[in-house]
Amino acid sequence: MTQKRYLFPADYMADPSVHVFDDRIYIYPSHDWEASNVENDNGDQYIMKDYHVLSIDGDPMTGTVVDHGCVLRQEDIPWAGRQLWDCDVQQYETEVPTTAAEQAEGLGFSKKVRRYVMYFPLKDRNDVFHWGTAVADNPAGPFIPQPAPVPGSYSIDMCAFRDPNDHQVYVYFGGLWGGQLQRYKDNIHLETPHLPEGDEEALPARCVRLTPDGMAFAEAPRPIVVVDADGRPLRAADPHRFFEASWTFVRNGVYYFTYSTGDSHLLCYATGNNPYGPFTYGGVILTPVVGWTTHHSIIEYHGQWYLFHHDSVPSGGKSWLRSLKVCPLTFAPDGSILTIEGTDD
Ligand code: FUB
Repeated sequence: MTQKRYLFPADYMADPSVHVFDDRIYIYPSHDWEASNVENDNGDQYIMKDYHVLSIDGDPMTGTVVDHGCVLRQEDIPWAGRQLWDCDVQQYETEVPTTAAEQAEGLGFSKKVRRYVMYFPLKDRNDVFHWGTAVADNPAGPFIPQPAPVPGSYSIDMCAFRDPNDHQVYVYFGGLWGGQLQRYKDNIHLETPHLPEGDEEALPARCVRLTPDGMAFAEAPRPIVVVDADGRPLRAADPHRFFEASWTFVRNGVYYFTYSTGDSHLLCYATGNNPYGPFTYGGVILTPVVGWTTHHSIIEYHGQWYLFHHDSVPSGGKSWLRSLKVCPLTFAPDGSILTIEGTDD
């Protein structure tokens, strides 16, 4: 049995995107809101309107969790329609001009500064998801939104992964059903959405490399295909196929693409040797939790790996009121991930 910890009993939060910045763990969650009588397959029950940042003093299983407060509100985003879903944040170093006073101190004409870019999915006023960006000079925010969505962006659930090999940032994204991925093919919006069924190839997540400042696409998004041991793409009817909640990390030179299977309620993983895959299906990370959605991130902190995720136990099973959890994650000597029971406490 794996020991788990509820991280923030004071409020309902979900979809944890977790990073270690300057040796401290930062959590970028969705902030769930009560929503009566609206549960449907379009996700109308997820009516989130703002983001908080949390961080942890030291060990995630025991350290104090700090709430840095509200760091971005929907009402401050100029193009906002509704529904601030799963976000992520990445750290950048940029060259900025120095002030006259800094030049007088001998700093030269430019200096390097750190900044943090948040990527968030939000529906515009036509009810179409795009991604917004918001910028901060501190990992705990506040984040200042850009005036318009990222050109070419669509769907939900961004994971902003910095590849330790080439140091570029790759964003993995996409979600079926309410996440609208079935409305796109080859990055073009379809007149008629197509959700594959049965033995058709499953709809893939997408991945796009960003420009060095993290503010735009450097290329067209590519499909992230999960294949079986024979190299055949997983089929739409396979309960292990991609649905939403991408998260990517590298361990011992192996790229792990991890994701939620949505209506079969699993967290699964697949492995590859580069950020674009293909990724070979590896197994189940987490069996179903209480609540419809399952969504996560995985980090290494001081030599131990952790799974951050959510469930709906504290809200009595309301799938739109979720609570953040963490537990240790174990790898076998061959790099496979040991399955955790979703209903273990
Ligand atoms: O939180 C809203 C949506 O529910 C997320 O974007 C999905 O991953 C699912 O957790």
